[in-house]
Amino acid sequence: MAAPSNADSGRYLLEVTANTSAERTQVAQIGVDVLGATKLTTISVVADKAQYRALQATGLPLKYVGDFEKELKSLGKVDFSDPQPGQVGTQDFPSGYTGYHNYAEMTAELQQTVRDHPTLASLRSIGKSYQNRDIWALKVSDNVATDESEPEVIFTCNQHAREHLTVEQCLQIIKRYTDNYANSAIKNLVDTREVWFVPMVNPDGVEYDIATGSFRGWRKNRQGNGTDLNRNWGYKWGCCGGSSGSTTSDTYRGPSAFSAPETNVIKNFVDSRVIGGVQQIKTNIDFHSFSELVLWPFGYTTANTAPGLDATEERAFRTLGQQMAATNGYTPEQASDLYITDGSIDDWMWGQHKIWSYTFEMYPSSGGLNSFYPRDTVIAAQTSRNDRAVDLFVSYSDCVKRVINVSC
Ligand code: 0X9
Ligand code: CA
Ligand code: CA
Ligand code: ZN
Repeated sequence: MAAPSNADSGRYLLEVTANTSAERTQVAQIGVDVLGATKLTTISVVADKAQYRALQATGLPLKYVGDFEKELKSLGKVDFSDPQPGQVGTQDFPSGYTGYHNYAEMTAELQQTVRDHPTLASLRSIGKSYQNRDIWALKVSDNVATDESEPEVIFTCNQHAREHLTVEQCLQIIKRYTDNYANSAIKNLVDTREVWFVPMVNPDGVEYDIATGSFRGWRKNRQGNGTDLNRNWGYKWGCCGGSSGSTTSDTYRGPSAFSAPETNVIKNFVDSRVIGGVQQIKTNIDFHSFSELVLWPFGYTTANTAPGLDATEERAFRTLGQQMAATNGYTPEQASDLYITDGSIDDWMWGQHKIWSYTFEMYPSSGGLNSFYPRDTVIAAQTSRNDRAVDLFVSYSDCVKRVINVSC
C-alpha cells in the first residue's frame, strides 16, 4: 500500500487491525477519528501525521487506505472550504442525496405529521442549539394532548452531524406509527405507549456538514471547535480515557458535562419527565451510523456489571439486545466491547435515570468516510430493516426485564 506523501492533505484514512476492546481503546486514545469497525477486528480511522506515527508505534497492523480529502472527493460532492462571508452555500444535500432531510425539511415534515394526525402527534421545541435552532421533540400516542399513564419511550437521532441516515430512521418510525395507525399491531403499540422522538439532536452540525452543497465529514456540534455530543453527558463524564480534552479532537468532551446546549436541552427534557419521583421514560434508542451494531451500557468500563448495573439487569440488556439484533442482522454487544467511551448518552440514561438505553449503529457494516454518506436510494431498506427491532423494543418498554421472565 502507498504510504502518505507530502503532497496530500495531511489527514489519512487508515485501517488498523485491533482485535480487542483494549487495542481499539488504545487506538481511540491516540486521538484519531474512529469511523467504524469492520467485524470488530479492523477499525477505520482518520489520522493526522503525528497520529499516524503514534499508530505505527503501537505495533498494530496498519493499512494506509488513502487521503481523507481525496476519499471524500471521490464521492464527487466534497468541499472543505468555509463558506465566504455572506455566501452560505446551498444549505442542501447534493444530487444523489436529495431524499435526505436537511433541517428545514425535517422541521416541515414534523409539522406536516401533526397536521395530518392531530390526535396522534404533537410537536414542541424543547430548547435551542448553540446557533439558536429549535430542537424538536415529537410525541406519538393516542390522546396525544393528554399526559397519560403509559410507559414512555424516547428515540434520539443524529447526535453526530454526518450520520444523516439516523434522521431518516427517526422520521421513518414516526411515519410508520402515524400513517399506519390503522394496522392493529401498530395501533396497539401507539395506544399503550407515549413515544418521543428527537430526530435531529445536532442541527447545527448537520447544516454545517452540508452547507456548501458538499459533505465535510463533520461529527461534532458547532460550539467553538465543536464538542462531541456523545462524550458530553454527565454520567462519569471524562472518567476513563474514553474521550478527549483537546478541543480539536473529534471526541472532545467539552469543558464540563452538559456544556453543549444540545445535550443540556435533552437532559432537561428527560429530567422533566420525572413526575412524582418516577421517571416516566423507560427506554431509549440512540441511533448512529455506521457498523451495524446493537450496543448496551456501560461504555465507560469493560466490566459487564458495575455499580448501578447488576447481573439481572445486564442479562435483560443482553437478551433484548440479542433479540433485536436477530431481527436486523446487526451484531449485539456491550458498548465497551467496541472501545471505551465516557460521557455517552446511554451511560447517562441508564446510570442517572435507569432508562434502558441502547445505541444502534446503522448501515453499512464497514467502510471509510463514504460510509457516512450512502445514497438516498438505501434509505427505505435500511430504515425498514429496523421495523421489527423497534417494535419489539417498544413492546418491552413497559418492563424490559420481562424479556428474561423477571417482573418489574
Ligand atoms: O463513538 C461513538 O460515539 C459511537 N460510534 S460513532 O461512530 N457513531 O461515533 C459509538 C458509541 C459506543 N459507545 C456507547 N454507546 N457508549
Ligand atoms: Ca396515550
Ligand atoms: Ca405519561
Ligand atoms: Zn455516532
